[in-house]
Amino acid sequence: MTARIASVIARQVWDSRGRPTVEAEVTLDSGASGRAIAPAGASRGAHEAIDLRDGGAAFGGYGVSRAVSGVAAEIAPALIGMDARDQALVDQTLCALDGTANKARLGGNAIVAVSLAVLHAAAAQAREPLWRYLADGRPVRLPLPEIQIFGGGAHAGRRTDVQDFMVMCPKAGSFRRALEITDDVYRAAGRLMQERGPLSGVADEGGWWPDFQSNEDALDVLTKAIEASGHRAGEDVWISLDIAANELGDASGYTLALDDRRLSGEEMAARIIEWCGRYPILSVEDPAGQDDWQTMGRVMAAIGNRVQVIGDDVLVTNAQRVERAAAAGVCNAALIKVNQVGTVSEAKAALDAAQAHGWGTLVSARSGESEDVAIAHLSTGWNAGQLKVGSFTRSERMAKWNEVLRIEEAMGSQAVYAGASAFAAGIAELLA
Ligand code: 2PG
Ligand code: MG
Repeated sequence: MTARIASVIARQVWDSRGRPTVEAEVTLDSGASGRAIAPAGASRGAHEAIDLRDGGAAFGGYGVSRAVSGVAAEIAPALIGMDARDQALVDQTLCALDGTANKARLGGNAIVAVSLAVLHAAAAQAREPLWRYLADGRPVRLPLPEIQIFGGGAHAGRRTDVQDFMVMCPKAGSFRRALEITDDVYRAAGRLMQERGPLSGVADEGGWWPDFQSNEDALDVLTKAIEASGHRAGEDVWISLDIAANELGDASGYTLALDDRRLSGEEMAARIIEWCGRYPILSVEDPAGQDDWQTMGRVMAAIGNRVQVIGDDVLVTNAQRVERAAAAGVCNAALIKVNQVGTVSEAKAALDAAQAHGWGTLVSARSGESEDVAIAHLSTGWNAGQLKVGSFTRSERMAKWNEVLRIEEAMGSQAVYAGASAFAAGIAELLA
């Protein structure tokens, strides 16, 4: 049966922040079809693919009518007739058609929605769930989930400087069990927050958005919440932080507003290293700004043998930047967000590059999400080992966790939970 692309359409839909975004739908000659919605970040790296937004007064300038029109006028005519199974050629065609280095002309939002919709259509044509189509017979593991308990930074009115306070359960035994343990911690954290006084709300990804006196206060409460949940901090449940330091400064210095501190890169590294010694922290993302590789390297040199050091804004899911970061020794794990680079093939290339260096890899959602659950399939089918989605509330987050539960069930006795094996060598052994 032919997998020839017969039509490509796009429409404006709405994301979890109530902002417009692009949905693409690809149909093949056979009738098989695929659909995908572009997510959107709030804490973005300067080297990311650029979303095309309308600007102006309507929808706060976030409208995507130009991105949608570009799909009809340029992308659809270029892709119709192509083989949906040839993702590499489809993605090359999209990049060439756009013609810019950062997808600014047709928009990263239009391109990522179409690229993912083509992938879905190819899987539908093969009559396989996406994760199985991607695995293509290779053994894969269910991802270790990284789940937000407190949200801060750009996702919560900057109530804390650190963006994500998350937990990981590498020894849970199964994906399902990891979620159950996380739920215990999330509820225990909510109880503790209520005892402290009024909650300030819920952050963009669904984590509690509390009033903390300092970033360390948040770490203390999270450690207490893990213990109050009946699980052991640093044995069953570990803390994982996304510092998102790009939002706090650069090589010239970082501002921790909540702590009333201005830190040099060296002091910032020392602060992170100290936290990792004092709290049960297993993973730290973006401890420095996107181009401050010296501070990243300091953190990595001091604790990279026992703590996962993830590059997000630093790498922007770009295989060349992964290679440079590996040569410079600044991280041992890569966050993989398809929309950060713009196409499925380029994201896979970044993941492959990271894995070739023995790094951990985490497929990740954005702070602006939707009901689209593709990342549950990508993390499993690509055998990424880890999945970052946000918190343990809100359906745009829970949809992804629930989809992995379905995949786990479909695998039956073949299901393997990545657990500690998801980390770079050395860290994995320490946890064993
Ligand atoms: C990140 C993501 C998800 P955003 O920094 O890792 O938490 O945030 O999508 O806003 O870039
Ligand atoms: Mg990040």
